[in-house]
Amino acid sequence: MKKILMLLLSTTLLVSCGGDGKKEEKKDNSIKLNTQAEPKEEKEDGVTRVYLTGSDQMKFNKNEIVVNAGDKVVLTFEHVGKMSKETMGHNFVLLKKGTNVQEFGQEALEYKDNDYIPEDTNAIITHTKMLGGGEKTEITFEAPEKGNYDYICSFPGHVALMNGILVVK
Ligand SMILES: [Cu+2]
Repeated sequence: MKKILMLLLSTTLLVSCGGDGKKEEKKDNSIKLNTQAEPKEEKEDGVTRVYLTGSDQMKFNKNEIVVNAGDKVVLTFEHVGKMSKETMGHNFVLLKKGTNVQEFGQEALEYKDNDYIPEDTNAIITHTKMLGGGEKTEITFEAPEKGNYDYICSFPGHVALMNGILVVK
């Protein structure tokens, strides 16, 4: 007898939840958020504009950027978190083909005074400065020849999570 009562109760609860319109609203919001999280590259007449962010969660907003060979790439890089440059600094470092990403990350550790950019290296195509929370910078570079290029954040310990591929078509 008790079991039947419980069943009846839970059925009533389910029905009342289903009738609530709030569930639908939540779904809409999450779809909008996902779209905002990964804006597409904007292309126009040989110029590609890229918006890349780094967060307090130690993540880039995109792990793949697609450009055309020879394009002028205007990359805006923003630290959308709140943490300081000393504890959660982020940069964008584009590496030449064939660079061992893990080894490069190790080498970068030794260059704290240079914002973790190794000096006397020929492994870097281009890079931004190191940013703290709320900061923003912009660099312009010419897309290299066709192929896949690794990009990373060279702050200590970040390369494992903060890496992506620049695909040049
Ligand atoms: Cu970082």
